[in-house]
Amino acid sequence: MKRILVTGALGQIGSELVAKLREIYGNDAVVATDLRSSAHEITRTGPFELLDVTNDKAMYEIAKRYQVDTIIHLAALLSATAEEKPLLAWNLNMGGLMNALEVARELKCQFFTPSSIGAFGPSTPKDNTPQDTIQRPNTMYGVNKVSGELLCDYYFHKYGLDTRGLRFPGLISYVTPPGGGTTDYAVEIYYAAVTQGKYTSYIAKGTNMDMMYMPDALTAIIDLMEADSSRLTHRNSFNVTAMSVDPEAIAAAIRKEIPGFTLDYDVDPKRQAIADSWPHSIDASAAKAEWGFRARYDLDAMTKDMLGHLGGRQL
Ligand code: NAD
Ligand code: AKB
Repeated sequence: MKRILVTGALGQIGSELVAKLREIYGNDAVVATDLRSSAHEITRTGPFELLDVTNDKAMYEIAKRYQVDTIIHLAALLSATAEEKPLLAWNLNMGGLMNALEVARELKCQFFTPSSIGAFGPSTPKDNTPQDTIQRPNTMYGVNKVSGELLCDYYFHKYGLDTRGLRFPGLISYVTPPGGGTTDYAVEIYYAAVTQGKYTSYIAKGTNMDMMYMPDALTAIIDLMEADSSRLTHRNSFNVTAMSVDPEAIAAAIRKEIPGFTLDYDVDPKRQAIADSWPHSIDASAAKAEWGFRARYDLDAMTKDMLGHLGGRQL
């Protein structure tokens, strides 16, 4: 039976991933941890522990106590916040990852951590960005993500640790709001559509970035972790994506459901600069070939589902 430790579990991904993992593997099999507590149901439906991932001893103690065999390491600062606080980002994103890898090595755990489209930079080919290509990002987040990919591959080659990762695009969801990313506009726009019927975008018209709906992201994590190791040529990390969109494309999809929706712009130069350094669209063919990645939601299907969930509840 699997026993999984999740760090940063109260964030946008973790809060939904823990619930899904508990559905599959059982409530007691998934130990959710975060720096902070909250009233979220994952703190009640199974084990929950306070854990600062920069504290290596505390991480080892919790992992050992629950006898985990899998670590899913999510705690990190996202791109926009990391650019505001680069030193904190380095210490958390790299220090936390190193601690998690060391615990995984000592306890012989399978290991997953997400990378990002932020691992690419201005000199990366922008369209249909290949799996293996130039990675010279000019953001602290990107530097952390490339270093993290290399570090995870190093642990695989040096110690035989079963490390796996995904380069996520912007993830869109309705359960927990995103925390300090460049692609957050693509979530905010749906909340604003439902509450105000209009949105002011900090990302400029014509800025295409990859996006994916959270249910597809969760399935991708689970499928990659379950994939036969012998089929994996790549490990850290696989390009995955469902769509390449700009604010206008999302607005057009929203208007199919909310005809009066309006979009205007007040571009934030800092987040725009980050977005401009990222690909327009990435190629996920390695993920498809090596472990059968498939995204079920395109822009219209995701928009219908997002608005259905947000419209039907108190915001
Ligand atoms: P998030 O910001 O929503 O959540 C991060 C969580 O980490 C928060 O609950 C926070 O309390 C916790 N945390 C912060 N500092 C901590 C510490 N010192 N110790 C323990 N926990 C701490 O992030 P997310 O969107 O869920 O992202 C998770 C991972 O996925 C990150 O590595 C991120 O880079 C990556 N990723 C996310 C996206 C996305 O669109 N959400 C896209 C690509 C990659
Ligand atoms: C961010 O914008 O920082 C994240 C990501 C794509 O890594 N959503």
